[in-house]
Amino acid sequence: MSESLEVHGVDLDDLTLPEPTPEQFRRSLLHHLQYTVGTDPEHASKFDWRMALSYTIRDRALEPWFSATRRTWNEDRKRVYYLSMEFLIGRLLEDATINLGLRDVAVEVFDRLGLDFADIADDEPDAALGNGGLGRLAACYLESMATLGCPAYGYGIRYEHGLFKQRFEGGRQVEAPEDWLVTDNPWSFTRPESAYPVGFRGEVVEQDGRQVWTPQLQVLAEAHDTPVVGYGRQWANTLRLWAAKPSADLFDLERFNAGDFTAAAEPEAWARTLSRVLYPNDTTSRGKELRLSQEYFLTSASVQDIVRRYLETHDDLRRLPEYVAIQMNDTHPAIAGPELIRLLVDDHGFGFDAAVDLSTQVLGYTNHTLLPEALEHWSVGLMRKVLPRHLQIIEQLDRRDAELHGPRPEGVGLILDDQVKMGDLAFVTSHKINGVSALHTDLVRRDLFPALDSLHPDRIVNVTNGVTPRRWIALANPPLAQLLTDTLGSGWETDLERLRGLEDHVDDPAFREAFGATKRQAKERLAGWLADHHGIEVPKDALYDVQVKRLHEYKRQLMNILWTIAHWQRIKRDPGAGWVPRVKIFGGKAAPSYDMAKDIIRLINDVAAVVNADPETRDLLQVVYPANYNVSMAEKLIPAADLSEQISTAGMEASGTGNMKFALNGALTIGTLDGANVEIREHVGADNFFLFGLTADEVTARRNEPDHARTAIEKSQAMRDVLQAIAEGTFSPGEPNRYGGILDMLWNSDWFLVASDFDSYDETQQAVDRTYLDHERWQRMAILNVARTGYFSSDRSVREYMSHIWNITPAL
Ligand code: GPW
Repeated sequence: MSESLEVHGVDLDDLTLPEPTPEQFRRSLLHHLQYTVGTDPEHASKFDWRMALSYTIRDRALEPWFSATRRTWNEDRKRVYYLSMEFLIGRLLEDATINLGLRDVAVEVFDRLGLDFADIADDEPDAALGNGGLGRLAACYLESMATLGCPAYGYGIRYEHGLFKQRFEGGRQVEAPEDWLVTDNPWSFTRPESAYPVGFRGEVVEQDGRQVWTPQLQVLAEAHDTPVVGYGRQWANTLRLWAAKPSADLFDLERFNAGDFTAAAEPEAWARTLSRVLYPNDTTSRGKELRLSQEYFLTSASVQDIVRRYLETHDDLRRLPEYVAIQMNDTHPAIAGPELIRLLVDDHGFGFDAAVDLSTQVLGYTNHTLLPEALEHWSVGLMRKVLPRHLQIIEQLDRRDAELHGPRPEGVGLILDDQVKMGDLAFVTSHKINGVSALHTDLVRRDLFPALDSLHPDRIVNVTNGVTPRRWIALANPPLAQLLTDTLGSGWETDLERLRGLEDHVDDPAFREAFGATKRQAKERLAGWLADHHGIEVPKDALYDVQVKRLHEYKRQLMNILWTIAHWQRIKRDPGAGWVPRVKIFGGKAAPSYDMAKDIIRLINDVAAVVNADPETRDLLQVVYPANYNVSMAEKLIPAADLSEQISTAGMEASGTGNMKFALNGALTIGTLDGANVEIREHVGADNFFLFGLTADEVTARRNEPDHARTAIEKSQAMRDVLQAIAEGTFSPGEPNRYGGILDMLWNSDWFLVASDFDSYDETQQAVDRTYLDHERWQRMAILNVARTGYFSSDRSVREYMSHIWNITPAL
């Protein structure tokens, strides 16, 4: 790749590090331990070793990082800019080690030092800069873009506090602030020279026929860069996170000198608030000024950086779309349209129409939800206060659209009931809008943007989500990865369709045995971890049934725990009936203000306490809910699962991505026809998927039936028994009314159709048990799930974005 390059009289090839021998790696590690960490090897703590290891690995990331950057400049390549309020990247050390091809050497060196690589890697805190699927998807896409050699930047916010830590007290969720930055972050490089002012509030006045915005407040956005290394160390991209700093003029020297120190510091405190904390709401938007300000902070800094980088080597902004593709991860950065238009019109002399056309060619918008409470809108009053110039531009866009397309039907337009609709804004300022699964994209067309879709019939496209096999197989499940390599050769990591080759081995008993052994190992590993870290003992040979995801009524953890109660009652009625031992595993956080979700968490924990203490059923049923589910916990749970719970009310889960990770790790899915479940089932075959429940259209129809919940409950003996046990206080001794809210909701409203789907779910769970008893059949189904889900690699998704949306060719 590299012809020799000279800068400042230095041959850049001299600086590249050769692939290390174990001895070189060891020297590098000990060097960093002493000279970077400042510790005598004799007294080094786990933390010290982890930091030394991180710097040793990081050194090796720089060569692909520099060479990729250099190539992109030299070849004047188009770049992708992925704007996202969330990047749920988790731990970086082991991921980087694997992608740089250094895991074996690192393990060996630590062995020789009498230390355990896995134990050191386990010391790293998760970077939890996201809530759930949307943030984790952004992380998988960054990794795939780096692996494919797609020149790209991820732009986000460097939250001081990521997603809160969860613990349980008396079964109830308690939140504590998360603090990933208290110890050094060895992966990030501060770039004080890349800082941009971001303005807020103030006034817009007309001068010589032009609008001039004078912000009242200015905050500096300071760049912190993390290299994102692709698998095979051929390429690396940048995750650029913005930290908010007060600009010098925010400090009120006059007030300070007058002795009013607190008031003088107030604007500074406000500035820092912008990158203080991640909003903990998953798929709900609450119209708060701070959130809008955070969204603008991210967007403005990023757009300024993009334009600055382009102008370093180009002078004609009209050619921006040839070199720049900006992807908006949901509407959170949807102010990018007005911001780019503002820069073009106010700073670069463009006419409004030309600025709009140009911006639209550059921007793309990914929609991740149809839930009404998640569709962002901002009141015109708040917009006028915080971003007065942007509001003008939005109003002008709205008028222009009305003029272009003639009289509009009721409800069409960017502003409705004094609210700016960010989805519509993102739509009209983007050349492509994509949904995240086939079903979801159909619903986006039909239910969310029917009018805009008929005006622009080619704008809405589908890109089904994907997940990176490097983290979700190679890192999370080494025994399975080894078996794949032994069976298929290496190369599946970057060409996941090769998993198809496993189909040839499904009739081979020795292969099935080896496959089963990988699952057993993962279960043993998980059982050990649950015992050590959560004090929970679980049988190693039971069926592991896992539902891990954010707590949300539409995801129906409630249906799962109600079924668990029904199952427990049945075992008690007939303990000798040959039951399959099950471990029901739950994981996930509720938004701190989401009371119903918190009630459901408490119910799960209450049920666990009663069921796990029951000597009659103890060997047949355990319920566990380890607190503080996060990316690194997912890496432990997913490989160990036999059964993956993907049981959302049909039409409500845009895609899901956990569903893909489980299938790739050989879990069978029990699921509804929702989101990407539909496509997973098509790929693995209907025989290898446990389907139940109403379809999306049936859901819509059922909701219109009066008293659907009561009717369904009255028809179901199992459900009535469960509700009665809850109402009697079986799980809340002395406080039978503790779950009155849940019971009332189930009988009287049940928007998420738990009652309507319960019997179908119950029957299917019983089919799961019967199938599990046929060991060979289960094993075949599990193998076929792995063999047929290569499609769900994020490499495939990213390739689709590159060709259908970004119009970019990879450099590799
Ligand atoms: F509301 N998703 C998420 F659409 O994790 F913005 N957070 C969010 O705020 C939103 C969506 C938003 C999830 C979807 O719920 C899930 O179905 C999907 O797989 C994931 O985004 C990635 O597309």
